[in-house]
Order: sequence, then C-alpha cells, then structure tokens
Amino acid sequence: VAGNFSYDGTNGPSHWGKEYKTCLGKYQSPIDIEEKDVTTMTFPELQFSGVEGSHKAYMTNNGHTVMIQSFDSNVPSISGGPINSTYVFQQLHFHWGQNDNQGSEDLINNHSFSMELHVVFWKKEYGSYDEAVKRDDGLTVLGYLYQATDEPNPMFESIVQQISDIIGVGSNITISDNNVLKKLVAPDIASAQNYFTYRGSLTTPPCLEIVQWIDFVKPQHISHEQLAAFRSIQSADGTNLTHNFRPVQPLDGRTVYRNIA
Ligand code: 1SD
Ligand code: ZN
Repeated sequence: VAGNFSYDGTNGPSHWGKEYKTCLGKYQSPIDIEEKDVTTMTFPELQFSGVEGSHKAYMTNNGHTVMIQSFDSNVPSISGGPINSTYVFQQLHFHWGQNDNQGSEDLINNHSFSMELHVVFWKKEYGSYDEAVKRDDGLTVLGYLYQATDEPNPMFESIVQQISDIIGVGSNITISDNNVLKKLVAPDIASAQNYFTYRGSLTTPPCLEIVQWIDFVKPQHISHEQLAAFRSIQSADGTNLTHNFRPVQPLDGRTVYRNIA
C-alpha cells in the first residue's frame, strides 16, 4: 500500500521516485494538454450504463483525498470511446489546491482549474480491480474539471455537508444522497462526447502506467465555499490537506487525441 507519500517536503512529488521507481517513467500523469498539439479523431460513442437510479455510497478520508465508493451490486460501467471493452466503476475522488487558482492535475493550455474529479474504472475482463491494476490497460479514469465561482453547484451539496464528519484520516460515512453517483459519474450527457484522451499513469504512488485518461473538455463549476470544505480534511500527519495535486509531467512524444463526435 502506497501510504507514505504527501504533497510537500521530503515525501512530496519530486521525491516519490525514490521509493516508487515507476513515478520516474515515461508515461506519467498529469500532463499539460495544449489544444494546438492535439490530434483530432472520431471514436465510437462513449457509453455509460448503470448510472441512473440510486446507489448507496460511502465517503472516506483516506489521508490523500475524499473518496466515494459503492458496494451496490449494480455499479456504473463505461464502454466505447477510446476503450474497446467494458470498464467497471471502482471509486471516485477529488484533487484540489491551496487556493482557487490551482488544484486540477491535468492542465489545458497551461491553465489550472480549481478542482478535478477522477472517476476510476477497471477492466471487467480482468475480474477484479486488484487483478486489473497488474495489466497495462487495467484502468480508465474519467477526469472532470471545475472552476471556482460564487454560485454553489447543487451536485456537491450532500458531500460538502458531510465532509465535516470525515475530518480525521480513516473516517468513513454513508452519504445521505443516494443520487450522488448519478450526479458525479455522468453529470452532463450532452458534453460527454467532447473529451481529450491519452495514455498515462496513476497520479499518486505507485504511479502505475496503466491508465487510459478521458478528460472532458467543458469545465463545470463549484463555489469558493464548497471548495474550502475539501481543504478542511486532515492528512496523515495531522495537518490540513490543503492541496493534493501532482505537478504536470513530460508528455515525451505521446499523442493526445480529441474526440470529434
Ligand atoms: O490518486 C488516486 C489513488 O487514490 C487511487 O485511487 C488510484 C487508483 O487506485 O488512482 C489515483 S488517480 O490516478 O486516479 N489520481
Ligand atoms: Zn486522482
């Protein structure tokens, strides 16, 4: 378990490679996506299933982020787009910054957004998440970008309200809103075919290079106050987790595609 990493000091991102060699690899995430350099492509339609309806969901402070999981038998899955088989929902989590001018992991034209949501899926063919992470094409992660505004975003209401119950590392609660997965996993069907996609890695140790990233082009919003709630949770050393984004990594010849539906 990759427990002893942080976002500052001697366990910060520039030191991850000492213990986790893969973090020094050539296909690392996040990256800066320069729109002028992307290759346009028409992929098959990206499809979501099992998103509608209610899901019992749990929210955890794992010391590195706010993570949401569901142990329902019917969890969301995705297929199509740049992936040629079905990937099953594992968990979703967030990355944010010390202030509203940073926080996203991937950048677009060198612009940082205030927050990024990652929805993690594993390849169904491999039978389980633990088996999937041993394979090159084991995971697909959907990335959603959020810009801070004055206007609260209703999709974050229940989460923000309940963050105060998971301030301590390891705390875990049931989310009162059974529609939270529906809202977060596929919020905007109209924009779902408008994405960048590239091959990369987990953005946290062990930085495994097993991820097909799908980043939706159209940012959503979150209010300054809602965002501030995320900064109130604690990290393993007992201080506030004020930021948890990894700096961008070299593209190193990789192609970033943009889907043109
Ligand atoms: O940071 C997450 C990490 O918490 C874990 O969820 C991992 C997948 O098991 O993924 C990374 S990330 O690349 O989605 N940020
Ligand atoms: Zn992430």
